[in-house]
Amino acid sequence: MASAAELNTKHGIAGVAEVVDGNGGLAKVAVTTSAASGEMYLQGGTVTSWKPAGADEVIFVSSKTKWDPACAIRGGVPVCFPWFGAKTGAQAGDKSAPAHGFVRARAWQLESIARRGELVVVNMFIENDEGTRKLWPASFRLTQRATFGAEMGMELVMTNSGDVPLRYEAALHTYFRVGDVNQVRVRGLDGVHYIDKVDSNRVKPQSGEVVITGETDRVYLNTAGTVELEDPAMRRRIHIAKENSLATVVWNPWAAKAKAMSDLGDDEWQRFVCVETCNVGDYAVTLSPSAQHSMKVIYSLALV
Ligand code: TA6
Repeated sequence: MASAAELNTKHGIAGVAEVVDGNGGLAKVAVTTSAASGEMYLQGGTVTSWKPAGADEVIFVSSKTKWDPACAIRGGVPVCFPWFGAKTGAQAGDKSAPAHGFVRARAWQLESIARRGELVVVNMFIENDEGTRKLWPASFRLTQRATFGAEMGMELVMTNSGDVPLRYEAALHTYFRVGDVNQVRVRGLDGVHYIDKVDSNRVKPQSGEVVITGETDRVYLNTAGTVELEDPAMRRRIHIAKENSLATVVWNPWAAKAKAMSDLGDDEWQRFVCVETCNVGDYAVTLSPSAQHSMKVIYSLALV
């Protein structure tokens, strides 16, 4: 794999987007423009920072992340693919299968960095190899296209490069930094049915705004809508608008689960909530040979 310096020589834009050694010596693209700053690691193709000009950091990363090439980054925007949670489909019950698929704990390749005015677009991709085929017998190319600017855009483009149809789940498992999870509200899911993973996967209708008063792990179903994360403690709202996604997950581990997570500080659960743009479960994607699917999300910030 090329070094950060070699990648920077090939792709870097001096003073705007540079490839450098990040935490744990893992290579990252560091973006700095008048509109925003940001970061994206080749590890898992993981966005780990988006800070619009004049605003505080929007993305949470755990202080105890392992920064290990064999592990997912705890925080940022891990890419869950080709399954969400435990392995599903034909190999369901395969205990050796990593949770949330395998791409978030693998090195991706840097395809391109482009500047468009005040925007910087970073493309990273991962393709099948001998190792992935042992976990998932498929030919694919998965690209994460991150656009850093006054808004943050992400587009997960999946290409079926094989000759048989593929069914897969995908999620942008975004950790949003909040001032105090006890005060946050998630709007836009009123009336949407969700699987409550902390209540025996019962399916329930959402009543009003989502508030976090304990461990919360919900898969909202058949919802293409925009949601808004209100964070009173940091006096801001984060607008989350998506395309080609029919599920939204809201997750916070709360205190007990957080304590059991070695890569999360004991009290850090109070400083993030995950609002995830997904196609999972009944809303997994089936892709014909040579076809492509693009799941998109745009984050924007309103200060209150
Ligand atoms: O997206 C919510 C969830 O599926 C939770 O059930 C919890 O497992 C979380 O993802 C984090 O999973 P991880 O494998 O990153 O610890």
